[in-house]
Amino acid sequence: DSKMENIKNGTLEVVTEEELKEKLNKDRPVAYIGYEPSGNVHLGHAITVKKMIDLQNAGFKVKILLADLHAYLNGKGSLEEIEEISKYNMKCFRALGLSEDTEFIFGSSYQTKEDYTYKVYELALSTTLTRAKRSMAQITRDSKDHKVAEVIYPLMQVLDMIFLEVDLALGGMEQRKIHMLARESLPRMGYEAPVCIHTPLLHGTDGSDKMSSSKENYIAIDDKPDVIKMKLQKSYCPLGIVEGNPVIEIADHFIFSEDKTLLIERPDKFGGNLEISYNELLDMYSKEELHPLDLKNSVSKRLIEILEPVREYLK
Ligand code: IYR
Repeated sequence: DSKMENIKNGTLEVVTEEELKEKLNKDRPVAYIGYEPSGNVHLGHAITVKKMIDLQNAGFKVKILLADLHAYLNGKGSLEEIEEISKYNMKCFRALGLSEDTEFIFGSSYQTKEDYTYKVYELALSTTLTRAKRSMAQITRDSKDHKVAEVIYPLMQVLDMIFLEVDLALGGMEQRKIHMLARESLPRMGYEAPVCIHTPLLHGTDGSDKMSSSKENYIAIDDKPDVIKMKLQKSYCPLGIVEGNPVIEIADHFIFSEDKTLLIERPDKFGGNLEISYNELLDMYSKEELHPLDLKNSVSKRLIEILEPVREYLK
């Protein structure tokens, strides 16, 4: 029960909780997540990595898919370039605290095998173009000049779940439509569909919907202290607005996950120092009793400390 609560904590949905309960009774259930290798591993990635660590602590074996062919299909570069970045990403994910027994798998190590390829064709035959395209709405890089690759991508992601023999798939909310396609398609093909868990998307520091390495709106997990400070300083953080405020989200996911309170340091003439809980932060901020600059300074200071071991590991 406490395992269940830890897993659910901070997620948007568990599909379904009953199935998760059953998985928790299994001997060594497998949880997986895939990442398109990226030159900049950022706080958005860290949200899901932290959740994978929760799953590890609840007894799951964790598999991390370095989705090199998916990145290729999504126009992220040549296979050689992507290979190089994958290795760096592996190190980043370890730096965030995944345990030694985490298994890293390159997509290309099995995604060109004959039986995998035949399954892609089988699934291609039963999936409508509309459905495949819709599942990619928040994932595809090229949202104007659509390529055939865009509809092969989700089919492969669905099949990863059987080839990696997973009990549970984790992803940000943008993965939801692919996961739902899997939950519908896999039973039809004779396989059990995995439990799917979705985490909230972190807004970009510019306030846009999603923190993303291709948009210069991210804080990398190994950004130098002065870079973190500068990025937060420039961050979207409107006075009194809590909803969609990336600075508050960062405090929520990365600071209040470690600490009960946040120290706000400000000159006496602006109200003096304060130690506040997350709920107090929300309350004060929405009443405009806390200035964006004071919040940014406090979040910077603590975030820099929290990411110190990660920077050290990646040095
Ligand atoms: N679609 C993911 C990458 C990805 C995830 C899984 I889970 C896969 O099996 C394959 C690819 C992304 O948007 O990064």
